[in-house]
Amino acid sequence: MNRVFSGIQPTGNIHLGNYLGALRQFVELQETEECVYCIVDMHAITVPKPAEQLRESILDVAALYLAVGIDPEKSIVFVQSDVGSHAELSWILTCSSYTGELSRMTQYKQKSKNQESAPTGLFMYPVLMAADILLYDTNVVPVGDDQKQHIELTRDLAIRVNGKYGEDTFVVPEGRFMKSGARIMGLDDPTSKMSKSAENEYSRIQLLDAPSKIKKSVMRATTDNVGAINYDPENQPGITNLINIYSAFTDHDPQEIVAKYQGEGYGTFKKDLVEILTDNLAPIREKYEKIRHSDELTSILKDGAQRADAIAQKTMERVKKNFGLGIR
Ligand code: ATP
Ligand code: LTN
Repeated sequence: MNRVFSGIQPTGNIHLGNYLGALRQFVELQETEECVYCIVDMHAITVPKPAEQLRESILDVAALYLAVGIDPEKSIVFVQSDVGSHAELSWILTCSSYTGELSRMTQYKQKSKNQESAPTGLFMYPVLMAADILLYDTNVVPVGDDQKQHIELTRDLAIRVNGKYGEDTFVVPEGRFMKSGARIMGLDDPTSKMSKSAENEYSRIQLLDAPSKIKKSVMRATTDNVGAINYDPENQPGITNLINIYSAFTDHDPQEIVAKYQGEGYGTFKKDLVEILTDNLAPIREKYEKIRHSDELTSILKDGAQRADAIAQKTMERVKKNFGLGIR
């Protein structure tokens, strides 16, 4: 059995990109693998936010994890900062990382915009992510394809440390990138990915959106003036993105969908997509409402942190021994 680890930041509302690119794989994998799913709150403070808001967002994401079908009997679900070793290992890895490789990270370059005042946390973000993964002797990391570079860095760090401090120090993980749904694009602008932080709220569909918001977002989605449903990422990126979403929820492949809507206009296709989304998201919303304010939610997270900590402690003992750190 493989160990699987992944995390999502407690920022904003989880959207279709997060769901199709990441969460859905989390649920699938728990049937066959040993899964550890984290709410990465320390990553979230790379952009400062009010404490109360962060606390609420942590619980929002935890409730969503459970609402989409992550089962705490099968998977460990916990909050990153509840296990102190993440920060500890992050420092140890920092000392084996190069400023050059960190400055080449696309996400850092995009978010820091080359400014002197770019937060150091943004720069160190991928090292903390590597610590998250390596702490659990992870074999597989299911993520959206925008995280490829960070996974590569994690592998580089693991291999580098193993070479210097002993081959048994870290397990070298693999990324798992889902094909369809690997990258869901913004509904208003199909050239940039659907994102939590985009200003236009109609650029994304959030898992907890009301049916009226889902409808508005889909009906407004940018298409083109070709006027025919084709799967053509280059010339019709808007409609192609919608076909990808349709495909991910119905398990029909894109060509089947294109054939089905031969001769139809965008309106008919969009209306059907609204129905598919509304039907699929309703049960998630119901389950979320039930669990979000329950005591069960906090007790699941506490139990998850204990189980995660037990694994993390063992890894830290081994890592510290190999590095010659500490005397206990
Ligand atoms: P932001 O846009 O604010 O940077 P985000 O929407 O990318 O945030 P994250 O918390 O960084 O959200 O990502 C959580 C998971 O969702 C990651 O595995 C990421 O790869 C995946 N993901 C995010 N956006 C998309 C997308 N548009 N398509 C597919 N997967 C995505
Ligand atoms: N950077 C990731 C979130 C993340 C993560 C991780 C994902 C932090 N630590 C460990 C997988 C494994 C993102 O999706 N933005």
